Amino acid sequence: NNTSNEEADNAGDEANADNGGGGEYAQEDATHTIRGGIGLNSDHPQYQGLLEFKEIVESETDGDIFVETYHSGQLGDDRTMMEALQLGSQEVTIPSTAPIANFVNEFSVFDFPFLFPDSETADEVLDGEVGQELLDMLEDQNLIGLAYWENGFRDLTNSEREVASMEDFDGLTIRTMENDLHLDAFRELGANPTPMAFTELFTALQQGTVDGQENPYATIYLEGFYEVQDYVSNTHHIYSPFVFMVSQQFYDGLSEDYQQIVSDAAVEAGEFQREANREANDEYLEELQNEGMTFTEISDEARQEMQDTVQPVIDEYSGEIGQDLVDRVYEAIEEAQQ
Ligand code: 2Q2
Repeated sequence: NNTSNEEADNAGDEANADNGGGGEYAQEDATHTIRGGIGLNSDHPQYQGLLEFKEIVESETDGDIFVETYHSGQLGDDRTMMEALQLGSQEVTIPSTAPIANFVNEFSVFDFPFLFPDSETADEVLDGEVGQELLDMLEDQNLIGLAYWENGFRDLTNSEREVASMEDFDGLTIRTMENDLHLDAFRELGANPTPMAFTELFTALQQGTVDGQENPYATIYLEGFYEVQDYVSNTHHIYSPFVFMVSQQFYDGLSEDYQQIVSDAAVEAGEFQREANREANDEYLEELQNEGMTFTEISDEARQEMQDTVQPVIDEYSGEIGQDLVDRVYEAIEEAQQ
C-alpha cells in the first residue's frame, strides 16, 4: 500500500540524508572524509546548517573532502561526540556551550541566565574578540572551535501546570543539560533539576520521569515535545549558542588551503543556520499552540524576579570562571548595544 511505499521512500531519503549522500560527490573519490554528527533531528536548522557546510566544503574542494552527516544522536550524545573528536574517531560536532563547559568551564559564561538581551547582540559578542578567546581555549582539549551557530533563547515546557512566574516552578522536576550552572540556577528558582543528555530527553518526558525541560521553540516543535508536554512559557531565560568544532587531529592533517576552506565554510554555513534558526523560532510558537500546547506569557516583572533570584549563581560562577573574563563579556555586550 502507499504507506509502506512512502515509508520506503522516506527510509531511502533518510539513509541518503544520514551520511549526507545527497550531494554530487562520492566518498570513495575523496582524500579526506569528515564525519559530522549532531544531536537534533534532520528537520532542525542545526542539520540544515550541517548540510550547507557539506555543500560548501565539497564544492570548494571539488569533492576531495567528503562530508558524511549524522543527526538525532546517531553518533551519541554531545559529550560522547566531543570525546570522539578528541580521539579522532569523528571530525565535526556542533554542541551547545552548556555541555562544552564540562571540558572548558569558562564556556559557562555564555549560559549565564539573561546574559544576552537579543540575538543580534549575541552575534556581535560571540563573533568578536571575547568569543574568539573562548574558542581558543578549546585547543587545550584538542578541539578547534571554528564558529558560533545558534540554538536560541531557551523556553520552559512542562506537563503539570501553567508557569507564569517563579512561584510556579516550585517542585517541578526539570531536565537540564549536563551543566552545573544550569542545575544551580534552576534549583535557585525553586525547581527540582535533573541533568540528562538530550538523547534521553523525549523518553524521559514521555514516561514522566521529568515534568519538564527547556529548549528553543524550534527544538520543542521539531522534536515533537508537544506530544508529551502541555504547557510552554516564554521564559527566554538563557540564550544558547552552538559551537561548530572540529577535531584538532583532523584539522592539523589538512593543508593550509583546506583548513581555510573548512574554517570559512563553518562561518558561512553558520550565517545561513542562524537565519534559518531565527525564522524557525519565530514560526514555531504558533505551531506549538496549534498542536494543543497552552502558552503562558511571562511578564517583565516576573522575568526580572527570576533574574534577581539567580544573580547569586551568576556571582558564584563569575568567581570560578574569572571575574576579569566575565567583565569583558559584559563590556562587549555594552559595546554591542551602542
Ligand atoms: O537541550 C539540549 O541538550 C539542546 O539544547 C542542545 O542543543 C544539545 O546540544 C542538542 O543540540 C543535542 O545535541
